[in-house]
Order: sequence, then structure tokens, then C-alpha cells
Amino acid sequence: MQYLKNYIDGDYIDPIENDWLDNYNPSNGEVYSKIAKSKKADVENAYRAAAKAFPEWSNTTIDERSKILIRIADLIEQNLDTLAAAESKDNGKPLSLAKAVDIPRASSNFRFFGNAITQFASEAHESVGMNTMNYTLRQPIGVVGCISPWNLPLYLFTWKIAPAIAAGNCVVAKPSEVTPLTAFLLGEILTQAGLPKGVLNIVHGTGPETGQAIVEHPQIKAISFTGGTATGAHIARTAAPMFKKLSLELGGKNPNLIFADCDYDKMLSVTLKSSFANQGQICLCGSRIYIEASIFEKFKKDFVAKVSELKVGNPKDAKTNIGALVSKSHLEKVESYIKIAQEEGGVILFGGNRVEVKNLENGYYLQPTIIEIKDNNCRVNQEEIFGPVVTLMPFETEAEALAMANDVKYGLSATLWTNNLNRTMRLSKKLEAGIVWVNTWLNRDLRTPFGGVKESGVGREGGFEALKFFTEAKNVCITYEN
Ligand code: TXE
Repeated sequence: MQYLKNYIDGDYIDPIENDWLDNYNPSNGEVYSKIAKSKKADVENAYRAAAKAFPEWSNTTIDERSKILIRIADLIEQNLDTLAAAESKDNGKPLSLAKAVDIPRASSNFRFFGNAITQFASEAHESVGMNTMNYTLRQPIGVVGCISPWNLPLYLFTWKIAPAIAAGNCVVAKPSEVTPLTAFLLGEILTQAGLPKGVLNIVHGTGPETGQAIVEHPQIKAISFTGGTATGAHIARTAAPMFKKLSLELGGKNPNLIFADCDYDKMLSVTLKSSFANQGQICLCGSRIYIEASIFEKFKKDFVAKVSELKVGNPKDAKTNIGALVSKSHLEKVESYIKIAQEEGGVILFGGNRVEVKNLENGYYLQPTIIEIKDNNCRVNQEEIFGPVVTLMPFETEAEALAMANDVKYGLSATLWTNNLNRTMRLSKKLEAGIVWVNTWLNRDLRTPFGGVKESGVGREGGFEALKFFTEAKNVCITYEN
């Protein structure tokens, strides 16, 4: 049995109370490793290591910091096979996806911020006629906390850590207890890359215990969190009275608006991905699909035909399109929504059932599921399911489509399929979302701002937005004599 220890002050160490959690392999339902169940005292140790490392790290030259981040990126790339296999085993996602997306992106996160920090400059404002010069210092905050979820484990963990350390902070980070393996393996890479001890400390454990201890820690001055909206609200309640800086990337219930004038074939193949990639467990998946009435029946037929070809199976199998859901409890949650959909009058056009995979009978497999709904406000169309389940609904006019798209508490992303430029311009402005994709999906340039509106969160990650979040701006105002 493998023991996933904490990585504190450059070393792997046991949790102080020697308490461990079970870690499951979703593809077969078996416990295959134990995770440190860290307590407040472990978080305190991680904090102390980070605080001790901060004076030197924050004074390390940009060039040196950049080199270390790029070395980490290179090492992630060199360990692609091992890390991808670990991610797939821990999360249930197809190995091919972990290899093509998760691990390369984790590497890009370090490479991108290793380069970005060399271009991050502050502003100067000359108060002309007043013999005054202002400049803005952007100083690292100190010790910051990064808490990440299970759907894109190393990808989202590194998306927070890389800008935090690039900007000169030291970090106490917690990956999801559901998928801790790649974060655990990252420790070794950090050591090999020569990241000074204590700059990045990784503590494992549950949200209410370990995560809460990070959020509550009086000296951890900023929290970057990605996860569920209810957890985000709880974190905000804890952190707000302590005046911490907060970046919250929360849930989504993203609309796809499909107009008859779109490039139909491209739309169909991308919609297949935006619906079911990573078993539908991406906060950016387009789980509400609205189709212009004139092509609704055609879309329904073609989409069901395409979805029926998707292969649910062993994540290691190269032919698998859909692997296992992340956990038994998550599978049960997603299934409960399929039941709710039926009670609400939804019609299951495809899927809805568990899949038994040969030799992996205890794995958490579910068919990709398409539900036709009549009421935009039904629960299955309003609440985040976060699984391989989408709803279909026709619309008659652009105004109706827009109203339905915005009539939800979330506002992370929206996807628009049309070749009409005027419509594109109008709707892009009016859609309530942090990201609007037009004739594409999950097309990411890491320089762009990333985040949501409404209950999808506050703050933006990506590019200079992330470096701004992880620094405090200080205005220095100097007057001089003529
Ligand atoms: O996430 P949690 P869960 C959504 C999705 C899913 C639901 C719940 O709908 O079904 O959230 O998933 C840590 N203080 N998303 O329960 O609990 C936790 O340990 C500090 C969307 O798995 O939000 C983990 O590291 N930390 C999402 C992280 O928060 C706490 C991705 C996320 O876990 C904590 C995942 C606390 N009190 C789920 N409680 C997205 N937006 O991508 C928990 N955590």
C-alpha cells in the first residue's frame, strides 16, 4: 500500500497524528493507497516552513525564479507517462485524456508563469505640474493558500501554485482528498528542480479539517480556491472577517446556444466534447444545450447517434471515450439527478444507466445521458450535476435563447454556435458569463482572464490577472523640488 505523505519544507513527512484516509481507484472501486489526514498542527508546520522560506524567495531574482519554474515544467513533461497513468488511476479519466490534456497543461502552467513573471511590470503615474511621481510596487503577499478540486487534479493545482510562487509568495497547498496522487508526485519534481525548501508545501486531508485549517490560519493572507459553490460560500464566510484576499472559481451550468446558421458538422463534434469530456466533470462543460427550433429534430437525431457511439470503459483502454466517475458518492449524486429529471417530466433520449465494465464490475461507470426537457427552470437544468448529463431544449428566437441562457444562478462560460456576426456581437455582450466561446469550446490562451460571474465565483485567474491577485499593489508617491 502506498502512503501519500505531506511534502513540507522539502521533505515527505508523515502526518503528526499518523492518521490516514483511504484513496480509491474509481475504475475498480478498490482502495489502493492511503492519504495523510492532516490536522491543524500539520498545516501549522507547513505554514512555518513557508514563512521561513519567504524572505529569501521573495528576494530571489526574477530570472532565477523563472528558471526554476521552467525546470519544473520540463520535469513534468519528462514524467508525462508516469503522471498521466497516476492521474487516470486516481481520477478514473481516460489515460489518453490525462496524457493529451491534464499533464501537458500542468507543465504549461509552470512554463507560462515562468515566462509571464519576466514580463510583469508595474505602472508609473507622473502627476504633471505637481512635481510628483507615483509608482506602483507589486509585492508578494507572503504565505498564501491554494485549494483545488478533483476533476482536473494536477492541471488545476498547478494553475494556482505556479503564479503564486512566480510572484514571490510561499504556499501551503491542498489538493482534493479524492485525487491526491499527482500532487504527491509533484513533491519529488519540485526537489529535483531545485525549488528551495519551504517555498511550496503540500498538505493532504479533508476539506473541513485540513482545508478549513488553511482558510482559518491567521497568517495565510490570501486563498485561491476552485471547487463547489457551497464550499466557496463557506470559505468566503470564514475568510471575509479576516480580510483575506480571495479568488473563488466555483460551479457552472453553462449554456450552449446553437443557431441554424452555424457550421453544423463542426458544432456537432465539438458539442460532443463540451458535453462529455472528462465524464462531464469540467466546470466549463456545456450542460444546457439550446437549439434553434428549425434544426431541433435533426440535432436530436444526430446527437443521439453520435453519443451512442461513445465507448464507456476501462480508462487504460485507448478506445475508451468515457472513463469512470470520480467516486461512488459522486456517481450516486449524478444518478439522483437522472431520477429527478424523470420525476420532473424530462425524457431520457439516451443513457441514464450504469455501465458494467468487464473485470471492473465495481467501478463507477455511467452512460452519457441526454435529457429532453420542457421547462427551463426544472432542477436538472438549474443545478450543477457535474457529470455526463446534458439537457436539450428548443428555442424560437434569439431573445428567448438569451433569456433562458441567463436564467440560472451560475455564470461561468457560454458557447455560441452561429455564423452571424451581428448576433455574435450582440450575444457576446449580453450573455452573463466570464467566458464566451464562439464556434469553439475550451479553447484557452493562458494570457486571458479566467473566471465567472454570479455564483460561479469572484476574481480572475490567468495571465497578469493571476499575478495581480498574488501581489499587493502599493502606491509610492514622491514629490521633488525644482
Ligand atoms: O467539492 P468541494 P466536492 C462542484 C460539483 C461537485 C460539487 C461538490 O458540482 O459535485 O462541487 O464537489 C476542499 N475549507 N465542483 O465536494 O468540497 C476540498 O477538500 C477549505 C465544481 O468534491 O468544493 C477540495 O480540496 N477547503 C468544481 C476542494 O475544497 C475545503 C470542481 C474542492 O472540494 C472545505 C469540483 C473547507 N471547509 C467540484 N471543504 C469546479 N468548479 O471545477 C472542502 N474543501
